[in-house]
Parts: sequence; structure tokens; C-alpha cells
Amino acid sequence: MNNGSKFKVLFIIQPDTRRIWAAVAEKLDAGREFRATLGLLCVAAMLKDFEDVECQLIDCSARNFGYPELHESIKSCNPDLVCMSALTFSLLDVRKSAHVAKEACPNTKICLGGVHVNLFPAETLNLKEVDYIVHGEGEKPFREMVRALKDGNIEAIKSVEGVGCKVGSETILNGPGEIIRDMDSFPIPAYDLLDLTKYSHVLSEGKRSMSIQTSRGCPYACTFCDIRKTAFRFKSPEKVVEEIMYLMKTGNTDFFIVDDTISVHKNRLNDICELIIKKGIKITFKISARVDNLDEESLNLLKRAGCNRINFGVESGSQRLLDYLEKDVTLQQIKETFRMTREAGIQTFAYLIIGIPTETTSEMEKSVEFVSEIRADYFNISICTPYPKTALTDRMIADNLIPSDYWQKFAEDPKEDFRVQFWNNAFKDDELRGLQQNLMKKFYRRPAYLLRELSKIRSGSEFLRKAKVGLRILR
Ligand code: B12
Ligand code: SF4
Repeated sequence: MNNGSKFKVLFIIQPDTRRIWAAVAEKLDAGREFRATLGLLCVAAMLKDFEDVECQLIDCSARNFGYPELHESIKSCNPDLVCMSALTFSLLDVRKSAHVAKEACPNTKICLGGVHVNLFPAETLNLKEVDYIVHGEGEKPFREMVRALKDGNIEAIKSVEGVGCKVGSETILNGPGEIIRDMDSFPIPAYDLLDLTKYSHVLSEGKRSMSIQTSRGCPYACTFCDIRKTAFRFKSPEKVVEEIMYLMKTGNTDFFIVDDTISVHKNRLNDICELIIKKGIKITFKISARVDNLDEESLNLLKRAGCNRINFGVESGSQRLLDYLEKDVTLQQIKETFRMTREAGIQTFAYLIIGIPTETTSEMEKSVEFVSEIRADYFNISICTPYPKTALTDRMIADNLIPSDYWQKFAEDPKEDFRVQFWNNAFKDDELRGLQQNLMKKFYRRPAYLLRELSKIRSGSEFLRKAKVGLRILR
């Protein structure tokens, strides 16, 4: 601790300078949005009642900070503990930030959590910059770990479930933090650590937009996703509305619901909407959902509650490829749900994947035709990327499409020049990127689409916003 004063915890959202991926069209991705890392805010909230702990947060993306600015800020904060959330896809920047923190304040300790740490706990703990990791559900273990650290009770950390630590020459890795079924027991994420005026999205009608979470987990089995077959747990409608109202008081009226699949329990989703309507809360929000668990009733309730866009993982216009990905939906279900969503007055965003093993160019073209046919308002193409520790990666290794588990090597030794590969037998990576660009242009340049979008424009500022997105895609 700093000279008998408070124990200082600094949460950092790292700069975004070392991208290892380009699965989403880069032009569309660049500057697309600032989203605060919710996982970090969830664990930060667990320290609120520790009177001898002081928390600060630096969001490098929102403040446009590079490493020199980050170094200066860490130095002036002089934290006891620096905490960051790591995706495999952000690991290089997280590691560089840890390095910068140690340079700025050699006595500070580094703690990492997040998706990458959940997938590779031992490998992350082995990185030389890292002192502590938290894996599994982070709230409880993090609180216990900080309690022990601030009290100087280092021995106690060794037995906290969900924590890994280096103490002297010892490295200890306990099992993952237990899954908490009752999400109402969590405090409201520490939004107060953010400058809430900084967060928005190109499709948020110019308003501020903040991420919220109403549930965790997803029972479905899509092979490309590492959330597959995880326990679904959730907050009550009352708790969700409490968080919304808390953020509304700060001036935020647009929300991005980050749930993996909010629509798993249709009745719970309906209850949330009904409560928003009953309380007369005026907000807009976006959700991600599956096509097979929304019906007219929920779509109408969603519209009345303020939902103005639903993101659907359409993935492909070929049933054969949907089955390959174990998506467990039919093309007919996709068509039906897009029709119902449109009729309910909610915009649709379709996510497509191209370059799925065995996919042909004509199947890719058919997918884009399918997205036109279902009249998606927006769409985006990702190139099929076997993500770490997914069933798709395992299958591609078994089918000899990937020579070995290259993610494992990256996790053990995250080299700066590492780049994601698509591991497609039929197309080179550059060919897939070219197809991705051309297919996107084909969709957005259709006269029918342009006319439809122009007819929806209600103001000059809306025109400018849409033109900005459009130019980014079409250039
Ligand atoms: C919302 C979201 C986004 C948003 C916002 C991202 C953000 N900056 O927060 C947007 C749309 C911008 C986005 C972009 C991308 N995303 Co994304 N995204 C998600 C999604 C759906 C939810 C994330 C979330 O907020 N979860 C809620 C929080 C509460 O959960 P959590 O982070 O796991 O946190 C808990 C624990 O992990 C732990 N914890 C987390 N952090 C920390 C930190 C500390 C110190 C401690 C102690 C504990 C701790 O405690 C938390 C509470 O229990 C996830 C799916 C998922 N379920 O994780 C994918 C996911 C994280 N995204 C993914 C990917 C690949 C991307 C992109 C690369 C996509 C692309 N462009 O191609 C980019 C990368 C952007 C970036 N550099 O951050 C992958 C990551 C896979 C991996 N192994 O890295 C996921 C897992 C999706 C998937 N199933 O494959 N994403
Ligand atoms: S892609 Fe969506 S529906 Fe499929 S397993 Fe992942 S979270 Fe669930």
C-alpha cells in the first residue's frame, strides 16, 4: 500500500494498436464504436464498499491515448494494482500495457481477467508481466483477492478459488471462480468510473450509448463460438430496469445489450419489455438474438419497449453450411423472423460468415442474395476464423485443415507478429478479404437498398451519419 494511504486499484482499457485480426472488413470496423469493457466494470463494482480502496479507470480508446500517454497517467496514479480484461484478440495490447505499467511504476502488480484468461489461465499467469489472474466468473474471486492484497495477507490469496498468483518463487493456480446463478446479487457495474459522454456507436442515432448485460451464457451449440453450451443465468426484470434507470439519470438513453442470447427465455424477455413499458421509460436499445426464439408477441413488446435494432447471426444462406456450423436453424426460420421483425418496425442487422470450410464462391454469393431477399437493413461479413478453444477449431484440426493448435502456441508465447489466419484450403487469405469487400459493396450499392435507406432519412444530421457509414463501406 502507498504509505498507509488507500490501496489504489487502476483499471485500464488498453490502447488498440496491435490487432491480430481482420475478420470483419477493416474499413467498417475502424472507429466504429467505443464500448466500455463491461467485465472490468463488473469486477470494479465489487470493491465499492471497501473504504480503504481507491479505484480509477483509464479508457485509452475513449481518451485517444497511445502508450506514452498511458505511461504518464499510470505514473501519476501510482497504483498498487493494475487490472485489465484480455480477449485473445487484444492480448498483445494488454501485455504491452502491463509492460508499460511496470516501467512506470515498478512496484505495481498486474492482474488480468476476461475471456482469454478463462480459456488459457495457466498460460496467462506464466507471462512475465502478470502477477495475478482471475478466471471463471470474476466478481467473487476478485473481491477476495483485493481484500487479501489490501490487508497485506498474501497467504490468503493462495486459497481463493478463481485466482492464480505468483508469490515469491511459487506459482499457484486454483480452479475457476464458481458460476453465480443469482445475477441479482451483483452490484450495478461501476459505470461511475467512466466519462459517460464518450461512448456512442455509428448506428446510435448520434446518442450516447452504453453496454448493459441482462443474462450470461447460452445453451446453443454453434461450433464457432466459445460460449456454446454454457449455463444460462440472468437478472430479474426489476434489476435490469434498475440498471437502465441508473444510467438514464446520467443522461444515457440508448443501450447495447451485450447478452450472448437474450432471447433464450422468451417469457423473461417479454417481462423485461413489459416492465419498461409499464414504467413509461423512454429509451432505445439493441439486442442480439437467435431467429428461432422470437415470435410476433415478443417482437411487438420489444418494439414498444424501445428496441430499434436486432442483430441476428444469419451466418449463411446455405442450409448445408448452417448445418456444418451446428447453428440449428433453418433458412425458412430466418426468412420468417426477418419478416416479423420488419413488420414489428424494428431494424435488422444480419451477420454473415464467408470462407466456411468447403464453401464455394457461388455459395458466398448466394448468402448475400439471401440477405437481400430477407431485406436486412444492415449486414456485415466476417471471414470464418477458427477461434481459440472452439469446436470448429477442434474439427478443423481433426480434418487436417489446421496443422496444429496455433492458438495454444500464441497463448504460451504471444509474439508481436502473430496474425490470425483463416485456414481455408480453397482460397488464400487475400482472396477471402477481396471477396468480403466486393460482396459488401454489392449489397450496399444495390439501387433498391439505397432508395430504401434514403426514404428513411428524417434529418440532415441523420443523412451525414449514414453517409459516413456508407462511404466507409463503399470506398
Ligand atoms: C459485447 C461484445 C463486443 C463489443 C464490446 C467489446 C468490449 N470492448 O467490451 C464489440 C462489438 C465492440 C466487440 C468487438 C469484438 N469482439 Co466481442 N464480444 C462481445 C460479447 C458478446 C460480450 C462481452 C461482454 O461485455 N461480456 C460481459 C462481461 C461481464 O463478461 P466478461 O467480459 O467475460 O467478464 C467476466 C469475466 O470474464 C471476468 N473478467 C473480465 N474482465 C476482467 C478483468 C479483471 C481484472 C478481472 C479480475 C476479471 C475479469 O469477470 C467478469 C464478470 O464475471 C462477447 C461474448 C462473451 N460472452 O464474452 C464477445 C467476444 C468477447 N468478442 C469476441 C471477438 C472475437 C471480438 C472482435 C475481435 C470481433 C471482430 N471485430 O472481429 C472484436 C474485438 C474488440 C476488442 N478489441 O475489444 C470474442 C472473443 C474471443 C476471444 N477468445 O478473444 C467473444 C468471446 C465472442 C465469441 N464467442 O467468440 N465485442
Ligand atoms: S453463436 Fe450465439 S447462439 Fe450460437 S452458441 Fe454462441 S452465443 Fe449461443
